[in-house]
Parts: sequence; C-alpha cells; structure tokens
Amino acid sequence: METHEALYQQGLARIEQLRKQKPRHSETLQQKLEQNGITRRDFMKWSASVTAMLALPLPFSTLVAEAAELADRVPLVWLHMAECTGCTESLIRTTTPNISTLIFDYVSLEYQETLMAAAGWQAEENLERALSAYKGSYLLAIEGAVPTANNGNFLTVGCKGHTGLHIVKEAAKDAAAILSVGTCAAFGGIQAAAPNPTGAVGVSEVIDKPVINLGGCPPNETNIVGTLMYFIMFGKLPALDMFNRPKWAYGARVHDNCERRGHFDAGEFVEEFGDQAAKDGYCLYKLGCKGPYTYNNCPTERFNHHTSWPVLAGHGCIGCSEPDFWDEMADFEKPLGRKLLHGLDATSDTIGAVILGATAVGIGAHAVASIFAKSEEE
Ligand code: FSX
Ligand code: SF4
Ligand code: F3S
Repeated sequence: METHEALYQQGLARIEQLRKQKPRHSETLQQKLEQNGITRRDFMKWSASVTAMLALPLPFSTLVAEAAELADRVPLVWLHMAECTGCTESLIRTTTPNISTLIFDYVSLEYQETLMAAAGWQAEENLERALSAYKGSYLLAIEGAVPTANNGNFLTVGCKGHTGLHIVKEAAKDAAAILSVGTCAAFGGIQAAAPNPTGAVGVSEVIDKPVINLGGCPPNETNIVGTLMYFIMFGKLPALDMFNRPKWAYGARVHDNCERRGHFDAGEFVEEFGDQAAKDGYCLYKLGCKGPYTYNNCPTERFNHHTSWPVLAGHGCIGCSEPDFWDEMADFEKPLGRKLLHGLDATSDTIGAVILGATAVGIGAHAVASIFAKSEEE
C-alpha cells in the first residue's frame, strides 16, 4: 500500500508540473475569492476540511490549497446524457457562490452544455477542439445514463445528430480520467428502471477504461469537488469500493452517521408521516428508510451548503447512491423487510458479507428485533 509520504511526494511533483503550464484565466483564484468576499482564512479552512474529507492527514491541506489555485491548468470536459441535470444543479445552484462552486468555475471548463455560452455548431467545434488540443490530459465528467437500445438513437446531442453513445466513446478515448457524476452515469439511474425501454446503462458499460462512480441522485457538491481536487492534486483516481466509488465518500452507510440512529437503536420509530414520533425526530426505518443499505456521506456532508439532507428533512433515504436502487429499493416508503436485494435476501446472513459488510448483519437483525420488541410492548 502506498504510504502518505509517497503520496505527498507525488502531489508535490504534480503541483510542480501544473505550475509550469500556462494559466487559462486572467485572474487568480485568490482574486476570484476576494471578489466574492471569501478571505484567505476561509480558504485555508476549506482546504483543511477537504483534506479531512479525503481522509488525508492535515499536512496535505497545503497541497489541497495549491491544487485549487492551479485548477485552471486542468481541462475539464463535462457531457450531459440522459438525466435531469440535477448533478450540475447540485454544484452550481447557489444564491451565494461558496468556495466549492467557485473552484468548479475556476477549473478550465472546456465544454459544459448547461453553463457554456456557445450553442449549435460553435458548441460542437468547442468540444472537438478540446478533445484534440488536450488529448491525454483532460478530465472527462459525464452526467446521465447512456441509452444503448436502437443503436443509441434514443439520445442524440448537438447539430451533427451524434448519439450520446458515440459521443461518450469518442470523448473517453483520450481522457486522462473519467468521472461518472451521479447515479445515472454510474449505474443507469431512473432511466434504467424496468423495463428500461431505451437500454440505458452506466458509462462503464459502454467503454473499456476505468471509470470512477460518484453515486447519488444527485451526489453532493463536496463529493464532486473533492474528487476533482484529488485528480488535480495527484493526477490519478482515489481508492475505490466494489462499485468504483471513492472510499472516502462512500465508505460508510448513511445509517452509520444518521442523527436519528439513537432512536433506531432504542426501537423508537415514526409510524406515519406527521405523527408525534415524526415531530420528535424518531427513526424512519418503518417508513422505508434505506439508510441501513446505502453507502454515502449525506448525513455528514449534507446538501445546499451543508444545510440539510433527506432524513433531516423528514423522509427516509431512498438509497439513491446504490446500483439498481430504482427497482431494488422500491417501495420507497416501505421497509425492505424480506424483499430480495441485489438478488440476495436482505435479512439473511449472506448479504452482510457480500453487500453490506459484516457489521450490517447485526444492525439488520437489530432493526428487525427492535421492531418486534416495540410491537410486543404495544
Ligand atoms: Fe439528475 Fe444527474 Fe439524478 Fe441522474 O443527477 S439528480 S437524474 S443522478 O444524472 O441530473
Ligand atoms: Fe437514520 Fe434511516 Fe437508519 Fe433510521 S433507518 S437511523 S432514519 S438512516
Ligand atoms: Fe440519496 Fe439517501 Fe443520501 S436518498 S441523498 S443516499 S440520504
């Protein structure tokens, strides 16, 4: 396993190499932050929090800051496939831009249909130019599933009428790294729900290069920006889980860090939306919360500038960062119970080893046990 010392040296070398490249913006990140009322101190705090989120020791914080300042050296091409644009919205829809949004803005964004001013032929040319000018060095982010049925013709993009399938394959060829942003690009998402008439699949199924999957419909902004920062800093992908999701973001279950967890352990559950238990913030398991089966950092990172997340807002987690959640985890407002999950029995011992990790078995059993304990009391 790579030591932190070796990784740090790799980061220093990468920063050195980026520094030699021409800046693509006329203003520095520092100036951009100042214009938006963000102080150096705020920026250093942000670097420290990104470092902690990436599960790196604190000294890496100076590397994170330097990498952010050199973000305009890294060309980013962002494609939209079959989706709702919620991933982009998760990152940019903010009334007051925060540091993550500003850094996303500062990366050398070569092509992004939601954000760019160009349209029509000009947009198409921009994409072609970026792919050839930055051959081998651009980061490719893809949002949305790739329809494959009917030769990919359920999705065509741009004035040349290329299919999404064709564009993804072309853009992936010379990318330095490929990022599937959101559950659609990662695993197919809602478009892929049975009977999946368009043959929608995740990006990794149509190309033969490694793809990093940022699950979540949408993923939170810090998971997107954290992954970008990792790539800028080290020029490579972070450690991944069995579904190619970065471990630092998807290493723990929603249930592990949920603020209602004490109520789950005590067997205190909301029985119906709006009851006294709901007002008291009890556990939402009986109303279908899939937090015990879902790996994501929503409870710690939250959304909209860390304001809230589904369970805090009063609805159970629907498992939106998991493959096949749209079919496997429905009904969203009913517990999985003994329903099959990923072809396995959700309450059997085997699922713990295969899907959830050993600790989950105890929790799953506990959930069932505490429900019984509660109903016996009644
Ligand atoms: Fe939407 Fe992105 Fe969901 Fe998908 O998010 S929020 S449908 S993951 O690709 O735009
Ligand atoms: Fe939180 Fe859901 Fe787990 Fe209850 S079941 S503790 S609401 S994640
Ligand atoms: Fe999705 Fe569950 Fe988080 S629904 S946003 S993984 S709490």
